[in-house]
Amino acid sequence: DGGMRKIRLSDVKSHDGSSSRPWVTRGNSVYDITDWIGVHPGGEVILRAAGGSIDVYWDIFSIHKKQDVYDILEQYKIGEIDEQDLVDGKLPKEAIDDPFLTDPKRCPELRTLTAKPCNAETPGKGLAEFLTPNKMFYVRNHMWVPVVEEGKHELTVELPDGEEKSYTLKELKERFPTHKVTATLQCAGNRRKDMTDNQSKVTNGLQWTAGAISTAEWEGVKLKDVLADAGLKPDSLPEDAKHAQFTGLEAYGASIPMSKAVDPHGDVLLAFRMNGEELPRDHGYPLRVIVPGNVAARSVKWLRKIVISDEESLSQWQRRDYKCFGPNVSVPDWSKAKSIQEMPITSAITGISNPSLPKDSKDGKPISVEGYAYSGGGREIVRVDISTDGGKTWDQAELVDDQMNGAKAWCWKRWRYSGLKRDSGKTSVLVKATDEAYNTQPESYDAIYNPRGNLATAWHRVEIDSKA
Ligand code: MTE
Ligand code: MO
Repeated sequence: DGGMRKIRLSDVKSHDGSSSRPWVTRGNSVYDITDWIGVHPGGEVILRAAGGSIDVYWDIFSIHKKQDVYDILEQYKIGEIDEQDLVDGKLPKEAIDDPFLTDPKRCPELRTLTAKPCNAETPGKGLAEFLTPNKMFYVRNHMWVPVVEEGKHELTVELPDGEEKSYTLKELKERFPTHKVTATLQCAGNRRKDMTDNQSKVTNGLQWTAGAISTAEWEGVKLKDVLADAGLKPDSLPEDAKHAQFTGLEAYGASIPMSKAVDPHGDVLLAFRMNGEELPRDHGYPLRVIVPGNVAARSVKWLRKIVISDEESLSQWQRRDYKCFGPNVSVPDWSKAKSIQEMPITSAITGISNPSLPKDSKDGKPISVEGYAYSGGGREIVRVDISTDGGKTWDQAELVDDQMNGAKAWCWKRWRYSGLKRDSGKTSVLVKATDEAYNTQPESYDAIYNPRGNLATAWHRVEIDSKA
């Protein structure tokens, strides 16, 4: 469009998130988004892109890559970048903001799946400990890590009647009793790679092995106490108080049912400490929700707002991603499936050693196996079965008696097994666990395959060779 206004990059830069008329670029076009902010479904997070290019953000929030969203933006177009500022007809690299530049440094021992955003799993060494060291706790970020000054952070609680109450961190810490809860967080996609490897069909999503799970002792105030202070009394909840929706500073959001939010034995925390240290930035500094027993996707980090509503969070992570379907469903009807909340039972082998003792006898060869087992909803692990001959014979592993805080068994149980491997040559070691409700794991992925690769909980199977 030759008649379009030509705009210098320096001009765009000055229309950043703090300006009264924020601008963004998409490609070489410039948009004044002032009037969009109020009606933008993701809220003010769009200001993160102001003063620069929106393309990198739309790569992250891929939900925007549709014609109707492009059409909305087109209404706000005010001009084109001046040719003087273009290199080979495009915006120069330096002009495109990298939202991940301010992410924290990470422990090199984490197994990184993607760097931007950071998705990294706990290495075997970290899985061997009951409390995962903070630096080895798996990281699942959908976006960048927000930069927060602790003194400036505020949490807002909105009730069904629209009334709002805000709390600084200092107020939360001073006004409510502090509690410690030991809880495992597990991503819905933990062991997804195992599902992929054992099916002829692909699964979409990060190909986690068995390390998208970790355990910590979380310290914070109880959500139910804060809600009561904000005006929600558990014994007289209004009709429309059905879900507690949580929003993070970078626009991630999720919700949990009210019954869990106010359950006196539910232990839902607004946490500011982790394993005795200040909450690390990757894990939600300065404040995150911990929903023990539920899928970790509900434990919203960098918590900025709680809304009590008659419906679930509108976010794609509540309405779409974290749901599960039957093995035949390739095009899911998202509205029909229930969002994942409490996790099903799972277990995994995290280490196998064959001490090569001279004792190898005709009875077999010594073998030691260790790992974890976990079930959602606070259901305790009561038994772990092991086979070292591909499932022909079974034995029970010894459960480690780790000490935890909390009203229920919110954390994994470590287990150990030492026995004799009777088969010579190749076979596999298998593990399956049972919880206090006598729930156990499915033998294979055949009946639980889903294209999203969620809830990959089949018996964990590791191939071994007796010569090893
Ligand atoms: N909260 C925010 N604000 N942003 C996120 O990307 N990821 C969720 C949840 N809370 C996420 C979030 C998901 S899917 C998981 S599995 C856990 O955080 C991971 O928590 P961790 O990174 O502390 O292990
Ligand atoms: Mo997750």
